[in-house]
Amino acid sequence: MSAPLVPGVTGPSFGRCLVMGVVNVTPDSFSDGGSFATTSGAVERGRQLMRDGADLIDVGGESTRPGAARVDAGEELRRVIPVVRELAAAGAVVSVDTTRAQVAQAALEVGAAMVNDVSGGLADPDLVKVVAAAGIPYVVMHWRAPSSRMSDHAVYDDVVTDVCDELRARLDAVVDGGVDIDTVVLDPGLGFAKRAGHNLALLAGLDNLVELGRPLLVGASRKSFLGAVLEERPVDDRDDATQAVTALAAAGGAWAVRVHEARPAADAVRIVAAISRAGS
Ligand code: PMM
Repeated sequence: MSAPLVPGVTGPSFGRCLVMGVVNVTPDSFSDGGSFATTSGAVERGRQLMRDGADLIDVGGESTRPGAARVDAGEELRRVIPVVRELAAAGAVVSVDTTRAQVAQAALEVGAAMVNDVSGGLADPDLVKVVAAAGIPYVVMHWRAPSSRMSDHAVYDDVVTDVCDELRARLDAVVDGGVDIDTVVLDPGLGFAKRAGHNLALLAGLDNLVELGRPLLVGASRKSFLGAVLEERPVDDRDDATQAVTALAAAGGAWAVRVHEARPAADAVRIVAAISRAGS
C-alpha cells in the first residue's frame, strides 16, 4: 500500500475517492459568492464541511467565474490567510486555491497542506518555485487564459485529446521547474475555457485523464454545464446533479472530487467504494 499523497488523509490506495469541500471567501463566486465572505462565516463553513465528511478543505479568495476580474494580492491575502490558519488549527487538511506564489507561501506558513492552482503554474511562474521548495501536493489544473478572457479560448479539435496533451505539457513543465512528480494532482478544469459539451466529453473520457498516471481531481460542483443539461437549472439547485458526477468520477478512478456540499459526496464515494469492493 503506497503512502497517502496528503499526510493525514486516506488516498485511493486505501479504497475510496476523497472529498474536497469548497470554501470560497469571495463576494462574487458563481456558486456561493457572498455566502462566506467574512472570516467567521468562512471558518464556520469549513467546520461544517468537516462535520459533513470532507477529507480536504479548499480555501480560495479569488472568484474564477467566467468573466471575473482579478482581486489584488493584498485583498486575496486578507480573505484567505485567517481562514486557512483557523481551519488548519481546527485539524482540517487545508488546500489553498490560488494562482499566486505570495498567497501560497503565506498559506503554507499558517498550515495549508497543499496548493490548488487553477492556472497549472501559468499565471505566476514563481508559484511553481514555492511548491517545489515546500514539497507539498500540487493540483495542476487545465487552464488556457484568465477568467476575464477564458470563454474566447473554448475551442478544441478533440477536447479529450487536447486537454490530455496540454495537461501532460504542464506536468512536464512543473517537474522541470523542480516540483516532485509524485506530489502532482491533475485536474481537467471543468468549466474553464470549456462549453457544456466539452465538459460532458471530458467526463465521458475520464479514463484518458486517469491514464495520464497522476491522481485526478474533478470539480463539477454546481457548474453551468449541469444546469444546461437540466433545462437551465439555476446554480443553487444543482447539488443533486453534482452527485451524479461524483459517483461517476469515483467509479472512474478519480482521486478526489471538489464539491460545495460534502455530505452527499461523502456518502456517494463510500457507496461506490463498497460496490467496487463487492465486485473484486
Ligand atoms: N473550479 C473552481 C475553482 N477552483 N479548482 C480546481 N482544482 N478544479 C476546479 O474545477 C475548480 C477549482 C470554480 O468553482 P467555484 O467558484 O465554485 O469554486
